[in-house]
Amino acid sequence: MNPSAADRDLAERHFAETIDALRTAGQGRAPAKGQPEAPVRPGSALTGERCLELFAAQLGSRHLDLAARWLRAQGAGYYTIGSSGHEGNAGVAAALRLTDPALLHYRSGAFYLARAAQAVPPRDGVADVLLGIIGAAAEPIAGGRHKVFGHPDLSVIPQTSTIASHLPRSLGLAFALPRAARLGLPARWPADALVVASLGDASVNHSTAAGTLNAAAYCTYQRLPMPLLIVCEDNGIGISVRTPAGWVAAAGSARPGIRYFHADGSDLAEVYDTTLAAAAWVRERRSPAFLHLSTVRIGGHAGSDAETGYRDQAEIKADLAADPLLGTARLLIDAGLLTPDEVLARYEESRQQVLSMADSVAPFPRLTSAAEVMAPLAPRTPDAVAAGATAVAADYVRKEAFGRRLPEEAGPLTLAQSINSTLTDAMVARPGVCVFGEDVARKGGVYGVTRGLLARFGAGRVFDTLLDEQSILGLALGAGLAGLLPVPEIQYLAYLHNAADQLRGEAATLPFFSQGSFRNPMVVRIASYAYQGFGGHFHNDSSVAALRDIPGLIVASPARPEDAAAMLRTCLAAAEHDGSVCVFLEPIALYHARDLHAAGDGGWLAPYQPPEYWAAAHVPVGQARTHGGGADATIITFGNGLWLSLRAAGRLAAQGIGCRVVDLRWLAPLPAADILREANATGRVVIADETRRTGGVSEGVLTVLADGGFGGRVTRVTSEDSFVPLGDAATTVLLSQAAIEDAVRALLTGGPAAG
Ligand SMILES: Cc1ncc(C[n+]2csc(CCOP(=O)(O)OP(=O)(O)O)c2C)c(N)n1
Ligand SMILES: [Mg+2]
Repeated sequence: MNPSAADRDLAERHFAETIDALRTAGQGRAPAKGQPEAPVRPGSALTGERCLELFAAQLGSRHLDLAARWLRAQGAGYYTIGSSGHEGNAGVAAALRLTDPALLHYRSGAFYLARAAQAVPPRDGVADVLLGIIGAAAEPIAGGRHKVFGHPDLSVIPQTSTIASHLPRSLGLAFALPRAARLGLPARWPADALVVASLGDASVNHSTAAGTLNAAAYCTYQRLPMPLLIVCEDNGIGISVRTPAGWVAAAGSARPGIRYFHADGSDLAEVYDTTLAAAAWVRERRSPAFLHLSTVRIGGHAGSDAETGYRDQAEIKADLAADPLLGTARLLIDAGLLTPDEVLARYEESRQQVLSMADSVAPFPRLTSAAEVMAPLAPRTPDAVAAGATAVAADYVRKEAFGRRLPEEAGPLTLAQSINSTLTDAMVARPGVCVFGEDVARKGGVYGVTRGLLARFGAGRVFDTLLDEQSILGLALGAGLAGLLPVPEIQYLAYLHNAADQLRGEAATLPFFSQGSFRNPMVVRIASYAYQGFGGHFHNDSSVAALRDIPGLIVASPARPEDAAAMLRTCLAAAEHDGSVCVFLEPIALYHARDLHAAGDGGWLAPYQPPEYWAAAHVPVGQARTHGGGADATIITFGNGLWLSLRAAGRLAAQGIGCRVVDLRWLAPLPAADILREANATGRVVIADETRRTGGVSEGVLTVLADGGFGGRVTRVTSEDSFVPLGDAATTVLLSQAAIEDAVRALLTGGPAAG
């Protein structure tokens, strides 16, 4: 393939004409003999030799953009967002270390190629990128699932398309690397690594970016190490919307504790020198920096974007004049290292290399089956998880951590006490477990669930965070990536939702987009559900629909103290062994419940299992629990619904109606086999669901029954499609015990079901 001159785009012609003009101007002059080992420009740390290498990366990146468009035109490629105009980022890569984890903007072709060249032995970054563009199964990071920049050997962590959503993770990683070192734990990257995260100028305005800048400044203000280098590649525009002149400088330089650096992205030597200075600042002081690169965008937002619709010719020409390829070519010509003819020859040589590689990879196999696509989604090793769930420290170590009395000797525990003891055991057995969130440390949690952990394990492992759920989950994303086992807490389920993309778009997708090369294990504890008796909607939210549809996510919903202990151990083991992302929904209203049927019966307490019984008590992911064996009706429920249903079953039993009550325990994956078995056992099912009627869990259970060919009768009682009001009015919209009893009776008499 060799496009004719007429096919060449504006940038190509402009590059060729400008270099040609330099040749004409310099004709007659003997080319100076430059010294490759000398600075490419007096005063710069960039040598001529290094500049030549980086020029190769820049040229390769430019031709990758052109190849992407050619592949698209052939129907072989699927991604045309390019890096043209941003190739100065090769200088950023060159000034950093191969072991500095990088979370990159989508215009990072030259960074990626420069870093690939740093590897020992060097990688062929061009092939990696081309395989991504065509969605080839052999692509080394996402395996054809997306076009991302990433490679485990290059410490490049793949990013999603959601702009700036990788910044909270970069914050978390920069927080976790020094933390892991301080705790004496092995981490994937050296303790003196810095984390580099890049983004565009429009993306700086996103709450994830603003939140990260704020959180980084907040940490620095408290003298916490935060080796984070944020690079803003400012091309002045986001798709078609101009960024106000001076805004990035104003926004990036006004953060307390974050040092601002600026470089002209078209001047490779300046980019390199400025990045060296910024990296030294970050690495030596363990303090964040904001590196502002002025760049240009050449060729529209993506291949399909006709920028002439919203930009005038003068603007487009001004960007061409600042083409970083020309900038580097001038540097090399001025240094006497290349003649204009040699520049043009290298340009053409790079074109041939990239295009012939594009030609040869175009027919590479793509993913062809759902099984192939989904293979890395949620690896599960139930046997290893079962074994891991029994991990426990030696007796004397436990005794030291728990104080005089072990929890199994403390008599029956509440749900909150059971979770507290399980967390304590987990922290004793697993040095990587860290517990953090709002109010979890000094206060011990709003409901006392993490009480005592700070005193037992210290502020290195148990700490209060700033009030920002996005940053809390970002800390978990980075800590998991670094090799820790984070257990973040979200104070109320309603407050997960303003940060949910960090779970949905970031945590859950990482194995998918990296084929497991990178993982972010975590167990997110969330105080959940209603029936608190006060607080209104935001403290009584039960919205789980947004979690249940996230591929691979494990959603645990324990109700009883003994189940919570076993399930938390399962989640921690699944996170550790399988890299699972687990959400652990704790019913607030049951935290301190003691009784079930009558005051003083202690029916909601349970003793803590001694470690020798943990294996027998293991609860695998997706396994329900059946209470009772009544043959008249099956009540399927979870969370507070279990408490209500067991009470309802008790009253119905007194009326001669035998129920069995199925506690789902896991909302994702739903225990389909258990649901069907218990439904078929009676042929009459009442689903008692405290979540909303629309989009709530009952819809999933009904679907399991329908999919499984259940032929009996089924009805459901749920909470209303409403927000929860303050005070006693809450009961008007919430699932009630009476509604469950009525529904069972109606089902048995064949009359209309309640609900
Ligand atoms: C959260 C989110 N909203 C919208 C988009 C769609 N989108 C993709 S790129 C982009 C503009 C980004 O501009 P900028 O940050 O300046 O980066 P540039 O493309 O100019 O390098 C938008 C709006 C997105 N990817 N993510
Ligand atoms: Mg931009």
